[in-house]
Amino acid sequence: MDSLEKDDIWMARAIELAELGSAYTLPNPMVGCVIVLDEVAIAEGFHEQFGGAHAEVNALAQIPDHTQEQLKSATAYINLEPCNCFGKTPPCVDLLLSRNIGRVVCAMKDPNPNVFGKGFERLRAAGIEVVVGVLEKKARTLNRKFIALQDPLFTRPYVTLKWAQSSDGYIDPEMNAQKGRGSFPITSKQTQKTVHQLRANNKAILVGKNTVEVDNPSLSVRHAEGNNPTRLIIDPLLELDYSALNMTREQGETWVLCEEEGHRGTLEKENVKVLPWLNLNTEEWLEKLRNEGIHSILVEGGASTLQRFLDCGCYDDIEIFISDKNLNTGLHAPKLPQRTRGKFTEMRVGEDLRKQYIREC
Ligand code: AOF
Ligand code: ZN
Repeated sequence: MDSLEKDDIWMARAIELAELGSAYTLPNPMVGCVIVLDEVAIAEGFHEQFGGAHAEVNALAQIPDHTQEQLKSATAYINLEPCNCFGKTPPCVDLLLSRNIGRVVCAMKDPNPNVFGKGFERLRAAGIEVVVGVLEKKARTLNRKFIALQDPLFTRPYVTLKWAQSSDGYIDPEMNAQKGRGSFPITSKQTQKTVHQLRANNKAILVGKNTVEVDNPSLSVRHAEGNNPTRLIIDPLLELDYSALNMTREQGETWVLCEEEGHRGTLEKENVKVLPWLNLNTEEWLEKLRNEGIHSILVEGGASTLQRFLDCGCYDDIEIFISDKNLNTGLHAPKLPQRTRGKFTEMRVGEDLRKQYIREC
């Protein structure tokens, strides 16, 4: 095996570790770090949660001081450029230098303008061999939300659209959602787990009023690990009775988007925050949500809400879960735009097919 192939293998491990932080790190990146000496991984770590220790710190903490001399021959594999600035934690570059690491291999430059190549510069200036670009595409795909959120021109939250449909393209057995049979499981249990992971990986989950009326969903994370997202409900005239819903305070906050005319006060009793922003266009109220700390949103339905996001182009990823069964009739799945900006990839989740379109990064 040549050293390039070895670099790929260790970087793949760093990316695997990074992914373990998927539900807790945003808006920070997912970062993993493997320290390799004589072709053996002597330490591993990852960025476990927003505000917590960086991957390099967690990995190096596992190496006892008496191996310090040997670290001159060790390589650190990290899927992101080490930081060179004081944030909530001290710079990882300082730590790598103080621990005498001989070589650093990274997948990509940190798009954070405070870092953006300066980490590499400092390591090189100290005489450390630095390799950049190993498994870069994979690393960029993994951190596509972080990359988008660092772009000063990207001012709205990162939006993922998700729906489940039958093999023949229906999302509900009833044509009129109001007459829906309530929560009708189209896809399998395994898909449910994946969807709950998607919920945990986003700051908020958004649904329209009809979905709440028909399904009375709790919109929480139960079949995966992670925090409950903030619930965003589109209820233009504030018609729902929030005291009668399944959405408990313990399982996350509920925010309601309504029109100015619909704004009837605070709904404080039900612990619901009212945002009378719907007279603005979608892009504008999304931007306001970003300013409130909502950096990522999973839009879960129903059909007309999803269509609204598709039609105005306010989306980044699309996740479609397709069961192997037909419904023969019912409410049609949202219509994809004539031209999506990239390609869908397909993978199996239990009995279902997952079609995933992701933002180019
Ligand atoms: C690394 N390793 O594991 C991570 C990095 O606020 P802080 O201190 O947590 O810093 C956040 C910034 O640091 C974040 O925007 C990104 O540029 C970088 N994240 N860097 O070397 C890590 N999570
Ligand atoms: Zn760092």
